[in-house]
Amino acid sequence: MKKILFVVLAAAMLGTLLVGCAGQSGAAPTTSGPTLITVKGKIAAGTYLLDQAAFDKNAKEGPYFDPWTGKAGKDVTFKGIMLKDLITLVKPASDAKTVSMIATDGKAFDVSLADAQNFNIMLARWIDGTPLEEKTGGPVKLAYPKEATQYTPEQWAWWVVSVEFK
Ligand SMILES: Nc1nc2c(c(=O)[nH]1)N[C@H]1C(S)=C(S)[C@@H](COP(=O)(O)O)O[C@H]1N2
Ligand SMILES: [Mo]
Repeated sequence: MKKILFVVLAAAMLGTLLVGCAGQSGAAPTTSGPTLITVKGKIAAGTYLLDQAAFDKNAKEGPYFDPWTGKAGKDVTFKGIMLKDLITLVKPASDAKTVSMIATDGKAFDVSLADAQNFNIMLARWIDGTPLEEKTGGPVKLAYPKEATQYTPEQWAWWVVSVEFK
């Protein structure tokens, strides 16, 4: 009698376990991290969200001279999503001319689509391997390569939260 009860209990527990596993593997992974950048305007999807996973997946790195946190003559390594790669991801409309970076303080910083394609202008997320913090313009700030001389240090947009194709 006791043995039968044990077998029934064990079977019930195993059943619960199997159902639990099936439920988990069947569920689509809908979780995604908090949005870092909202891309909008003249793009194929209407709105395109970049979270940390998108940065991890699409990031590139290179040497930049940071006019605000850099030391004289010394480059830092910025890592993030190049505007040219963002263009590939979001497919702007053929009549889009400008990429506008909008910051938490409401200021907008415009880059021409041509410059975004020709230069390694980056939505930087890391500086020397460390995520950018608010005091250094993070979580995401715009970084221009030395070659893009038409852009001044004042145009290094800090605290970028959205990108609009216009
Ligand atoms: N979002 C945003 N980014 C910005 C600015 C700003 O006002 N807003 N000012 C620029 C200028 S003029 C400077 S000096 C640096 C640092 O600005 P802060 O010292 O006012 O923080 O950020 C640059 N990027
Ligand atoms: Mo400034």
